[in-house]
Amino acid sequence: MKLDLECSHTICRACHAQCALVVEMKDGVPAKLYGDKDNPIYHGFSCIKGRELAAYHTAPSRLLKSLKRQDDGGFAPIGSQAMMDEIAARVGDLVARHGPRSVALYIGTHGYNNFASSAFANAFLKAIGSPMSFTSVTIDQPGKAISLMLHGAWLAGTPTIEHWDVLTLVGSNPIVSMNGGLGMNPARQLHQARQRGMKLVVIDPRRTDCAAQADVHLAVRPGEDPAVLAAIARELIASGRFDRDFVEAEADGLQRLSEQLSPFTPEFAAARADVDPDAIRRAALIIGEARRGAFSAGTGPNMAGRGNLTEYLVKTLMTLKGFWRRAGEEVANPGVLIKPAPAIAASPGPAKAWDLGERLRVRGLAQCAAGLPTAGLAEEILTPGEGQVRALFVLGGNPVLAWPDQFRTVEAMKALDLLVTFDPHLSATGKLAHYVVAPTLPLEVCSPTALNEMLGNFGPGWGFQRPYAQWAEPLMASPEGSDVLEEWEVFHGLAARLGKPLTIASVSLLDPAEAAAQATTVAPGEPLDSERVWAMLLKGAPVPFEDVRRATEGRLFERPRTLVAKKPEGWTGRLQIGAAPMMDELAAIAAEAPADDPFPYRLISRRLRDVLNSCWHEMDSLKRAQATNPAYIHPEDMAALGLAAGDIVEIESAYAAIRGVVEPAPDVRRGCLAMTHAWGAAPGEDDDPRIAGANTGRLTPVDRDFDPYSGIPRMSAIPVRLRRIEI
Ligand SMILES: Nc1nc2c(c(=O)[nH]1)N[C@H]1C(S)=C(S)[C@@H](COP(=O)(O)OP(=O)(O)OC[C@H]3O[C@@H](n4cnc5c(=O)[nH]c(N)nc54)[C@H](O)[C@@H]3O)O[C@H]1N2
Ligand SMILES: Nc1nc2c(c(=O)[nH]1)N[C@H]1C(S)=C(S)[C@@H](COP(=O)(O)OP(=O)(O)OC[C@H]3O[C@@H](n4cnc5c(=O)[nH]c(N)nc54)[C@H](O)[C@@H]3O)O[C@H]1N2
Ligand code: SF4
Ligand SMILES: [Mo]
Repeated sequence: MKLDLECSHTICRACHAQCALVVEMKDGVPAKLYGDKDNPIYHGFSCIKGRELAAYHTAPSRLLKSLKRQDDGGFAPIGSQAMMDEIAARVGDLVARHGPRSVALYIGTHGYNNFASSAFANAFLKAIGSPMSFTSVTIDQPGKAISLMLHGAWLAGTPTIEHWDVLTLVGSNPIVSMNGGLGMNPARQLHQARQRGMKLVVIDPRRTDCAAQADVHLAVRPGEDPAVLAAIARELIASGRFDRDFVEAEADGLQRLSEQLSPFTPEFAAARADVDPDAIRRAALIIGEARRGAFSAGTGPNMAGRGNLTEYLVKTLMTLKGFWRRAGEEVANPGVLIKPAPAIAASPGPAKAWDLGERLRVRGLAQCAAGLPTAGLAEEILTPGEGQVRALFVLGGNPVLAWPDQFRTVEAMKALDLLVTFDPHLSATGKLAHYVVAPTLPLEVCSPTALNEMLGNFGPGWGFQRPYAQWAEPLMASPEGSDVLEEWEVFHGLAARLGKPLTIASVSLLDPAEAAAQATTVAPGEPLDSERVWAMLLKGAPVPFEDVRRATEGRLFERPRTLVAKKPEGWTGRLQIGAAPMMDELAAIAAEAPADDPFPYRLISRRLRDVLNSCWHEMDSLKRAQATNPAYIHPEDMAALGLAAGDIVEIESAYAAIRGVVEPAPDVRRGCLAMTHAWGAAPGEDDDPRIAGANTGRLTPVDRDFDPYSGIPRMSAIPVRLRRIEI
């Protein structure tokens, strides 16, 4: 362990961006953290969460010991060994009586920031024979994976930002969220790209930080992205401003697509989305004239209904424009920790996107390309019968505040025979748990930038654009008197108690067969330490583990120059831009008649700079700036509703009502209110939104208006009405 350094470096693990931070040490503990301006990828970028990371470790609300729920409903500390004995006994008993499917796992945002956690959690589930592994992906941007299967992947990926003539962002605001599209240090990337002449088109009901810099900002009515993207595609085809040679050589379905696009004139889309048809034409012209570029969608449209179609049209537009990387071009990041797909200018073709394995017992939901539908898990827990889920491990997530349909989620958490959360805080979900496992925090453990490199496969401008990696050593000991474990240690401990070996797959190998071939078997109770764990996890990585471990400041690696290979003779895979289910959805939109709407407003989701989902709310330093999740409303709508800043507004959907604190926001489209998720508390505990905020997840039921493949219900573009109330 490395202590007593004067100045050191680390990786921020407060979000997936994994920024490189300089750490000033005082008396052996981190005293000051800030972005490393010498870092070749991040160029000094950090946000307040990263700069407050040391304080996060010493926050008074941090759990230093694990907790066990008592008979009276309160919690008492429990030693980690005794806790593992008890949990293992209960899991063993449930598996014996109800079968392995009765035990499920949900991995949230903080279950991924350290791959050792998710790898061991999944290996444990496999070891006991349960297929019930869920993640937040299916309530995030599930349309990405589903549309990828329908359209087919392009094995050579996309060119990097410095080659783009245009970027189109669809409901994503990477300057704040670090979602993909603009790489690391997104504001700097955007500034440099704009200086060099890159055009920016933004489709978002809110004039976001990115939209404020756009050449064309289409402030669409929420949920109308498919119509607008279809109109842009139609314009490109009609004007001939698309890459016909590429499409003919590599894709099927142009004819079917063109037919389905025919009703989507700029006027038709503009009427649906309530924007100027000429602005759609301008956007199409900018995109049409670009030689290289990218489209990137975010959570907004993925949660607004028809997310698969939006993401499918995003990929279809990439293909129409031939924006993919071509044979002979250099692969900008041949991989450091993660072995990328072979760089061939070809597609393996479409693949099955759903019904890929385990089926849920509810609503016909099944494993899809984005995983098992998390939006069906509460019902799985609440539906009696064979296979009912009775135990849930929550790794770095907070279902009560983050899942849609909070009522059902709370009911489900209460119905479980065993609920275990791994969380440094007693979260809203933890309050309903039988055990809350107190984990180590990032600065106490070693970890590399594997997650962000992995995200490079998500789409253009995600992850690292060049062969970069950083390794973080532990910088501080866990607090004196604490009894905390790394999450992997707990799953290893549980497996040992149940006499189960764990099979740990390498995270470096994306090819499942290769990963399985290089997997490491850990015998029950085999002594392990973090470094050995990481050596297993990075087996087969392009750069040897020993070299990665020396990159404690984060650096670029010399990699053999890799050029995209030509498509081999006889290759049969082709991209698909006329996939039948997507064409049917387009036809359904074209045929839709306007219906009476008793809910005149749309609640849209958005991110707040200083917090991450339900995390960081407890930090005093941040609370001063962000005490609640305001209901951001356009001043003219406020006037029409008789609202003033700071008023309390009741936000009522067809299902439930919540309360919000009004904040004027000229950047929000009229007829919308923008509000962040994962605030508030359990129902009945957040009547005054000024104290803990309000929970937008309460507004939508999971079993109405949901996507049949991922199960995601409306989590943005939620129809609501508003009225001022006194409390
Ligand atoms: N209406 C609506 N709902 C949404 C969204 C939306 O936009 N609108 N967004 C959705 C999206 S994109 C997501 S990803 C989900 C998020 O869903 P979740 O991942 O379930 O929720 P988080 O709030 O991110 O929960 C993170 C938890 O991890 C804990 N934590 C923090 N640090 C650590 C650590 O080091 N170790 C461990 N073990 N735990 C830690 C925190 O205390 C917190 O309880 O919410 C979804 N819900
Ligand atoms: N500071 C901070 N960073 C975060 C998070 C955080 O909570 N705080 N959360 C992290 C997580 S879990 C994720 S998944 C990523 C998400 O990253 P992003 O997807 O970039 O998230 P947002 O910034 O909420 O951007 C979504 C945008 O969609 C818009 N929108 C809403 N509905 C619609 C619609 O129907 N159509 C269109 N076109 N736009 C719509 C909203 O106005 C908003 O600007 O961010 C991550 N980064
Ligand atoms: S953007 Fe994410 S990784 Fe970077 S400093 Fe902020 S919280 Fe940390
Ligand atoms: Mo997310």
